Amino acid sequence: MAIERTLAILKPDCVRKQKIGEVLRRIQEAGFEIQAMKMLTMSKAEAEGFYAVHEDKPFFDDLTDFMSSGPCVPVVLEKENAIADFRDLIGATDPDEAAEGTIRSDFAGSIQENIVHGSDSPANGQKETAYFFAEHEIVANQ
Ligand code: IDP
Ligand code: MG
Repeated sequence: MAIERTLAILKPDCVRKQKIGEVLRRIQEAGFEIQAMKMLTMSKAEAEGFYAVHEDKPFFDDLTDFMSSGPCVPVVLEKENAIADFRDLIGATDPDEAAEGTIRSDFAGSIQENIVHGSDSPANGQKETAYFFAEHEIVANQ
């Protein structure tokens, strides 16, 4: 299996619930290496840009309101098979369908406010990383 990068975001609900430490602990214990991290509040336009793939969905306006509602924590993670393994760690989008013991099952309040984002392919991992981080902000490149 190849070493991959995925872009995680600890979403505004994770920050409001004071779960940054707990979620990062689980991520690190699962073997992911943190390559970059920052805290910021997305503007509505930035959230719309990040989730542009969902612009035709009925939940797009609510989702981008939520994602721009307060600080979030984008994190670049590296690991063998990172994309699939991270999605296994966080669980299904809807916390009611997420497997027991996953981050979303344990902490998410709803299908929208589901604590964490994870990239769905290596190509999107690269693209989403570049949305938040310059090359020199990623430790492996320093
Ligand atoms: P993912 O985050 O598990 O990859 P996506 O289908 O890519 O899920 O959707 C992106 C985000 O949009 C979800 O994480 C969630 O916050 C929100 N979302 C997805 N489906 C719904 C829905 O049916 N209602 C409200 N929000 C949704
Ligand atoms: Mg997705």
